[in-house]
Amino acid sequence: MLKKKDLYNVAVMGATGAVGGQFISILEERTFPVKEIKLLASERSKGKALKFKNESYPVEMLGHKSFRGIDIVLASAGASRSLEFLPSAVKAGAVCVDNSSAFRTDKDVPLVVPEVNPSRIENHKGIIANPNCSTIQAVVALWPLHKAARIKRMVVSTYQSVSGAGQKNILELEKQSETVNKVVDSWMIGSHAVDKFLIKEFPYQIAFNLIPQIDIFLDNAYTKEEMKLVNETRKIMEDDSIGITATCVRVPVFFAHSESINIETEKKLTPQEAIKILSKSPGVVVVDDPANHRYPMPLDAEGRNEVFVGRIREDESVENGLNLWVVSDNLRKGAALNAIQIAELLIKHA
Ligand code: NAP
Ligand code: 3JN
Repeated sequence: MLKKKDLYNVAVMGATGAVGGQFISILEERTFPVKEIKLLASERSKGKALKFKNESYPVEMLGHKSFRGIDIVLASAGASRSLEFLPSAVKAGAVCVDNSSAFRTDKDVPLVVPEVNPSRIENHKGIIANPNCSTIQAVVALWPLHKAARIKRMVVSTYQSVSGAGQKNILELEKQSETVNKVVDSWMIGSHAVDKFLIKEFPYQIAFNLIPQIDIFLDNAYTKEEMKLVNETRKIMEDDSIGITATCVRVPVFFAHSESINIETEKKLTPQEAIKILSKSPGVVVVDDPANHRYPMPLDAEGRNEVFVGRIREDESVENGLNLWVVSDNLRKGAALNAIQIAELLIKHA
């Protein structure tokens, strides 16, 4: 349990990473009540310094003793580090908000999106899990529609930016994209294939390409990312009867994930009713003006906190169906911001 205080000692696990960087910026932006901040990463980062509120802090190597005196841990150093180190943090008295998949399906660990199931932060046992980025933006948009008309089935296709895979993958797209000059010069089939040595992190070239595989394949021929979306959505919406199928695709976009979502509802919802509901929903901004070519796009969502919804239209192939296009910054609402909102809820309830 978090004790009520004016200011809290906060540890950021994975501080040098893509999500870690956003943790630091958002803590500062939201004037989170930080007394002392501890920035933790691997041995590789020993000696580095990072800025928080214009002050320089040394990055420390993560260890079991890193959590003495820490009240809140914001973790984004991967699932194996969370499994290994968060129990030590809990033993030391900290409450942990974990961005990894390590504890998300554990029945004793709440999986929380503040716009959907804030009351689930109660009864935690020291760890609260933050869902996968694709799940978060989907449920922020779908929960208000589910409450109004009960979603029976959904088909989700994701278009996930490279930043979802971490810092090195952002650089990989940047490096591969630099070959664009070569394409313009020769303009031939195959001329935009990059040199093999530029393909290191993704299984294939990502620049000028799409990769319909995120994470490993499972026995059911879905990827782990696709099954995370299915299982986490059911856990957060507390409804195992919702039919959910997903296809997750990596696209050559730096920041913000996009999703095409088709839903079938028990009760009829017109597009106009859905727009009215979503326009009043927390964390959602409706951008839906086909006449003026206005719809959500990743470039517009980059650096923003909201979940943008547009292209809201009837699925004319079924009785009660809607199509939506949902875009959000995966490093912010999809990761660091959602975790910090959970920490803010913990403070409110302390
Ligand atoms: P990243 O840019 O590759 O950063 C990884 C971070 O983890 C770095 O700070 C790295 O430190 C640290 N780290 C790696 N191995 C470590 C070790 N052995 N001990 C201590 N620290 C270690 O990756 P990212 O995009 O920030 O993602 C990090 C994790 O956050 C992911 O693995 C995932 O679990 C979670 N995540 C969740 C979502 C979500 O959907 N909610 C989205 C993205 C990421 P060094 O710099 O020292 O190597
Ligand atoms: O690829 C993306 O767009 C999201 C990636 C999330 C991710 C990456 C590495 C490990 C996760 C996650 O949050 O599920 C994990 C993990 O914790 O398993």
